[in-house]
Amino acid sequence: MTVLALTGGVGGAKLALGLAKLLPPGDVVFVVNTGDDFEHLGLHISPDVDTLTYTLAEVANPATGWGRQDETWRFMEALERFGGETWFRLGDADLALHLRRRTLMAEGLGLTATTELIAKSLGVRHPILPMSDDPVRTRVLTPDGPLAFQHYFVRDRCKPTAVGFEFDGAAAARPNPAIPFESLEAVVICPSNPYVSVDPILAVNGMREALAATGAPIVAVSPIVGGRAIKGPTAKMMRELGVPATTTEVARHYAGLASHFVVDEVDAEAAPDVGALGMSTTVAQTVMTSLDDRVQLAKTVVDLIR
Ligand code: FO1
Repeated sequence: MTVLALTGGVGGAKLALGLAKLLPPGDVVFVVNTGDDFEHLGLHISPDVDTLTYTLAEVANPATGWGRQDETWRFMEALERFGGETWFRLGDADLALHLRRRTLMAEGLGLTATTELIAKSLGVRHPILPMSDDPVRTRVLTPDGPLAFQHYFVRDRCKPTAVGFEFDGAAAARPNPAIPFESLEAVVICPSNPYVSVDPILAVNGMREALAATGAPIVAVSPIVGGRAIKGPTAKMMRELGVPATTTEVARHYAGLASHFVVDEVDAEAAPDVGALGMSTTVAQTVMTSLDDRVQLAKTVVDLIR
């Protein structure tokens, strides 16, 4: 029986590492958001896939959560001098990953196969499954028109007002065929941004239905603690969408799909409201600063499942 963990971004990757430390490769599989992917400098960049890969390989930059630790930036410095685009920071070692992926894709491999080879080279043994090998692109809808995700998130530093989101290609995208729907013990929705990291995964054609049809418990961990996101623009997006930036609102977002919801200790008083949404509620420390925090939260989630 397999635990399926849905993740995207830096926050989700933290719990993913905890789950990988706790469960052997056969017992947990990671499904990653690819809506953040984009073509840039002639490369196919898949940020959430790479963030999870580096995190599970324990070579991720601990300060940013994305990219690699001990990185060098000669490529960016030289590209800058040539007048190239440097708003999206690509370190020298990270660049090797993107160039390797591009070569493998040119040989006909898809995102899943290239990710498997790259992850294996970094010593990662847990399966990292892009949500789909078909293209899905998140666009952030703003009063001035739609923005490609990385333009919103990195180039414009999340400043534009988000009034909605689109996941171009999701309706035609097929869930990754390697996802073991038929032998799922549980699904864990990691503490990622519900709107731009989890929703794109659920928007892949047939994904939400397939997850619900397994009858397996679905445990979501709140990315909002005490009315703020630990990382990234989740709370800002909620305010701009006109919903309260609260853990209860995140629970409401997952109502109908999640059967269990984990809130942080500072939000313990929200438990009755979350319960009223039809989910069992667990209060735990969800803020992960140390590796032990990551493992402890993973333990809480697995104990909840089992
Ligand atoms: N995020 C930034 O805020 N600035 C960057 O320059 C940046 C570069 C980058 C390079 C590779 C990669 O895998 C991720 C990178 N990210 C950067 C993070 C990325 O934009 C986000 O992690 C996801 O798209 C959303 O979680």
